[in-house]
Amino acid sequence: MTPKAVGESSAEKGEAVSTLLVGILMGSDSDLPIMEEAASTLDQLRIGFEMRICSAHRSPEKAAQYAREAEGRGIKVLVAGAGAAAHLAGALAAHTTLPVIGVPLSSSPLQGLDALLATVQMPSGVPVATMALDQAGARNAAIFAAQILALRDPDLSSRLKAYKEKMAKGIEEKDRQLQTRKGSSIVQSQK
Ligand code: RP5
Repeated sequence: MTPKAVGESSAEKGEAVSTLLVGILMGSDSDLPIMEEAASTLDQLRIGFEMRICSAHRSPEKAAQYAREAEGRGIKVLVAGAGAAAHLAGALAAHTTLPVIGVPLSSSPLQGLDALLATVQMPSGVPVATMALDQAGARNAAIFAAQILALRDPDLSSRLKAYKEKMAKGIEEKDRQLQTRKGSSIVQSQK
C-alpha cells in the first residue's frame, strides 16, 4: 500500500503540518476503516504520519524491518492496530525502543477479547501501551501519541489543550440541548 501523504487534509486546508513523526501500522487492509480514526485525529492535531500495512504473522520480516528503521527515519511513536491473535504491536516493540501504542481490533469471531489480551499481555521488559478496542482506541492512540510528542513541543501542547476544550464544549452543548427538553419525562421525573 502506498503510504498516506503526511497530513494530507491539513495541508489542503493550508495549515502547517509537522514532518513525519508517527507510524500507523495495521495487520491487514481490513483494519483500515478503523485505523483511519487515528490518522484523522493526528491530522486534526497537525502531526505528520504515515500508514502502512504489515503483519506480525504474514510479513514478519517487513514488520521487524519497519520497527528497526523507524527511529532513524525520524519517527517518534508507533501506533499498531491488529485483530485476532494481535501480535503486531508486540512484534514491533521487540525491535525498537520507540514507544509503541497498541490498538486491539474486534475483527475476529471472538470480537476483540483475543486481540485485547494479545496486545496488552506483553512480557516484562517489552511494553506496549494498550488502548481500548476499535475506534475509541484508534482515536486515543493518536491523542496519546500527541501527548508524548507534546512533552517537547509547546505548540502541540497548546493544540492538545484546545482539542480538549473543544471536546468539553461539545459535551456542554449536548447537555444544553438535553435541558431544552426539560418537562419531558425522558429528561426528568419527580414524584
Ligand atoms: C489480523 O487479522 C488483522 O489485523 C485483521 O484484524 C485480522 C483479519 O485479517 P484479514 O483476514 O481480514 O486480512 O492479522
